[in-house]
Amino acid sequence: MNDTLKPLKTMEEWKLLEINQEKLAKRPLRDLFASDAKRAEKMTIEAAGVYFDYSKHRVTEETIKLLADLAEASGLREKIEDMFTGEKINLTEGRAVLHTALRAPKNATIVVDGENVVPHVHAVLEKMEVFANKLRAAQWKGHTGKTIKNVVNIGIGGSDLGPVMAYEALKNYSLRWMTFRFVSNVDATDFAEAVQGLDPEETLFIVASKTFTTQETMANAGTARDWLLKSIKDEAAIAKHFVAVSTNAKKVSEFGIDTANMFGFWDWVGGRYSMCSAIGLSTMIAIGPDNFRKLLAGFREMDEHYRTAPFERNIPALMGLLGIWYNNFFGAQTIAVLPYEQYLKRFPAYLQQLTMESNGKRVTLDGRPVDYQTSQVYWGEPGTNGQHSFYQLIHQGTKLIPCDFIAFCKAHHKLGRHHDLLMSNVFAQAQALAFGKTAEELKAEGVHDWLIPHKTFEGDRPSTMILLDELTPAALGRLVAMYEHAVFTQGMIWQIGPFDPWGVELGKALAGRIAPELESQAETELKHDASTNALIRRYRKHRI
Ligand code: G6Q
Repeated sequence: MNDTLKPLKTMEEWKLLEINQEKLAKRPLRDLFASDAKRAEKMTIEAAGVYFDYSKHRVTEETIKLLADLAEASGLREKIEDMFTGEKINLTEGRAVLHTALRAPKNATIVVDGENVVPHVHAVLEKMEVFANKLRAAQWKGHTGKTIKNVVNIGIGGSDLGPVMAYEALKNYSLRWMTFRFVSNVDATDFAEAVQGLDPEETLFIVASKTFTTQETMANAGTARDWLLKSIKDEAAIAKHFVAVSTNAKKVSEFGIDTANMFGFWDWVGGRYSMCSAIGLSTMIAIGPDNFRKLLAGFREMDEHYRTAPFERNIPALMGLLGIWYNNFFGAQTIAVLPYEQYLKRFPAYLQQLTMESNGKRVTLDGRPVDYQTSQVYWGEPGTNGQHSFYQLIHQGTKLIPCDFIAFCKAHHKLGRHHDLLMSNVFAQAQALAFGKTAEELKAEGVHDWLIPHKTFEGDRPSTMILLDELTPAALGRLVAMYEHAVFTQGMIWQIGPFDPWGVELGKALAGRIAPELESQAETELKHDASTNALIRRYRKHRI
């Protein structure tokens, strides 16, 4: 798919951006604002329910035009169409990439291998709805006749991070008489704590695994089965207490789960892009089918905006391009994601997988090593907590860290002044980062000369203000889709493949070799490197 593209750094648009960066590197944001009274207005886009203010970035209109030109020259427009129409753009796995089909309207047609996939998507959604409604109406009874009150999602990576993030984000929409827990880590602590205080007779496990072979998930599912059967001593109980979300019916059935209680999805849904598929079953149970549909509608709104808006006015495209601007032209290594909304506390963790597993690649799709940086490191915490810990480094440290501020005009809990205080903080942080505080200003305040260097804020720390009305299911959908498409934009420009996850393979294979060596009682000969051999020996000696 990149056959016709020139190597990125030899592209004319890239070279023009390098020249533009040299100019911009010397222009303070104070000047950029002073020289254009309409800057804030011009550099704000309102679309798909998102108010996206990128005026505090170290860019001019010319920069934006050059970035959009780079996107055009990289064939982004055609690639977006390829993705939306089911072309097999995941080349290394030979798959289409169709998370957008998961939120397509019922009357849409998206053909993969000669078949329209949209009716399948809606059939699964309807099956999920019937099941979710039963649980929500307290009609799904456990083996002993007790109402199911607890739902435990067992999955990892893409089969965990989306569900847990969405549950936390939309907790205020969730059924409060039900308990939702999430188990992912193979560390037994995760399982043990997740089932603390739960009555097995009232507990349902959702085993969420695309492949149904993932070591951690299978270990946790096996432990869940033992935990259940220890209390309800009847194998027949599995049918009422376990359901599966998977593409692998054979393995689901081997585990003992009735495939009537399996919710399917397809190989064209990547794990980290799967929260709109049946992987979102726990989300649907928690917030209800109507709200789940609103979540999908939010995704769809952003999908349509991304597919149709010109790149200069296209929120996800610009977001991706601004990331490239700092990553590749300013040498910034990371991006901080700073939601001023406590319900989004797991959002940075979710984004870490979405961004870094997608674009953390070192070769182009046709296998050439890249000679430029690919994905930034994404990290973050909810505001205002971060202000009292790591923001110091963003304000006055030596690293350039572009920030994504995410905030909502309406509060979920209208308690006194809290929301005004929260919002005053997010606006103030973006302002302080951009404009800083000069030595002259400090002097005028009577600050002693020797303290001035310490109290000076250089400014010119860029940030985006992403403002939405309220954290609703639709708003969450818009936000996630915005990042999904920003990641796609970047991957296409970097000429890499964002949809495969080969980087997890080696560790998995080695762990598979080491596990039996740890478990073995016999002193088997170890054939690893000297350090690994010593670690294994030490563990064997000290494990009991
Ligand atoms: C996501 C990755 C990865 C995957 C997990 C779980 O894009 O492929 O995080 O989701 O490894 O895989 P299973 O769903 O197959 O258990």
